[in-house]
Amino acid sequence: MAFALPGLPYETDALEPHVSADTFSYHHGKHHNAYISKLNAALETEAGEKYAGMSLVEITRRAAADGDQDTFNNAAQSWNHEFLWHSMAPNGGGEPSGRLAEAVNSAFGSLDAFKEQFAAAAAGQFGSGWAWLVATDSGLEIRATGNAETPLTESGVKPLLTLDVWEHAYYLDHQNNRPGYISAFLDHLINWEFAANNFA
Ligand code: MN3
Repeated sequence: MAFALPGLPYETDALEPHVSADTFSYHHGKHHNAYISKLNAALETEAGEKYAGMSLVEITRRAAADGDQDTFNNAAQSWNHEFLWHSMAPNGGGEPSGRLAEAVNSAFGSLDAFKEQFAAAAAGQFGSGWAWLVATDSGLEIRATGNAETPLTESGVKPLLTLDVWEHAYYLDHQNNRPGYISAFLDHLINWEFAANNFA
């Protein structure tokens, strides 16, 4: 059973001007689609038979554990991108509420301090990768990961939100201004409701 490219949870122009329809046509239509296609191709080979019936999360974890780099890259990137689309929302930004707000304040001191630390991690990730807000046994933490690396492979760590800092995620709209793209995400797009659902 092959994986299909998941649809976006909003129209392709819904996040403009921060992320344009043009970016989605490449980022979702080409990049995300290519990860899914390459994963499906890998699963059809003899070496891919051990993944039969597994979910994307299970394949990502098994491939990481087995050092199956090609399958890991395409499975992780397929999952990371689907998680990314939901980490953003039209009229996002704002602030978390309830238990998540308490956890943010407890871990970082304030929402502004969280934004500063997340922005620093996202801007400081050298080359391609991701910035994450995760929940651990000892509270919320920020992670930066390279290339396809994902907190899914860490035990006891639950991803709440992510931001893609590969150049393909922002170059059409922000050119080389990665900090401007990160600010747009934090101030206008971040989907706290999605994070709260993942935290619950
Ligand atoms: Mn990407």
